[in-house]
Amino acid sequence: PSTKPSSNQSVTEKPLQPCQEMPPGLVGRLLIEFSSPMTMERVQRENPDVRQGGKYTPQDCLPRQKVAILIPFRHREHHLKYWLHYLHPILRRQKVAYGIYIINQYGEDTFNRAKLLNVGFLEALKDDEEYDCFIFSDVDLIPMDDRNLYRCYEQPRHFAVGMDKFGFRLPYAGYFGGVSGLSKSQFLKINGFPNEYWGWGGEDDDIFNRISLNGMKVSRPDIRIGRYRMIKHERDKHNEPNPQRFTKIQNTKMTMKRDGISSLQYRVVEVLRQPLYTNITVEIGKPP
Ligand code: UDH
Repeated sequence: PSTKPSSNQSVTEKPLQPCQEMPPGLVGRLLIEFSSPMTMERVQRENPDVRQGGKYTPQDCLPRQKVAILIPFRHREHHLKYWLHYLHPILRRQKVAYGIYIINQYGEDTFNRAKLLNVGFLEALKDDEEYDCFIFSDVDLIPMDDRNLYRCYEQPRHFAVGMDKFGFRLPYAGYFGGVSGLSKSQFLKINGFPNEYWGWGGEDDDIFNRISLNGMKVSRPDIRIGRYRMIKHERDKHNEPNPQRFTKIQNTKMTMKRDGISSLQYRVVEVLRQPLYTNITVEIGKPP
């Protein structure tokens, strides 16, 4: 029984086993830094087995889920290089089938993170209808431990529990920002994310409300494992704090029925398949 094939091309042609719940190749705590220079060429060289468009499938076991990783994006090329450099190897060790999607907001109107993520959900499914799990990640957040498994759970998942900028603690009990994940059915149950939060803030609290109001509960990794480093940056142009956010999050119960994936409107400008990710540039309009 100890004759382990080194790859699935082994001559014995043993059928693949489902990937283990806790993959054996994980290394635990990671050293994350952003001072060494990073180039896309280097990251490509480091990840030869990622397929065009940023797709990967483990070869030595049958992955249990197919995960679309969606990143809201505009003018953050520098952060993206580090994100790809760190995340591709982590995801590979986590033995998950995945695809990376950069949802790039076209033009210079006010940024809208949640609406971009709604677009990502539909566009990823158009690309591959087999995705059953969706992970939503800011481009500047890197997990410090590969035991923080990027997959979907019984309940909606909040991954970014302990960010360095918050002293590695959850800033408040209902925090759902940074990196989160919902299965396809969990996402549809809450009518997706709100489309009407323009500028910075509030959309993550609205999503948390949607989850609670639909009878679900957020699950999280242990605080020692859910640690993150954020790449330091100044506030972006056209993503100023949204002064309406405090009143809007009081009204989720009313707004979630009409505002969400069911009411989403957008126009795809371009889909570009890069070696390590798929870039979807999209026009999503501007605040009323
Ligand atoms: N994002 C972009 N481009 C933008 C705005 C946002 O790509 O112009 C994306 C990106 O994935 C980012 C995420 O949206 O990680 C969230 O936006 P954010 O990083 O601005 O939000 P955060 O809360 O920072 O991390 C707020 C500004 C902090 C300024 C601190 C100055 N010392």
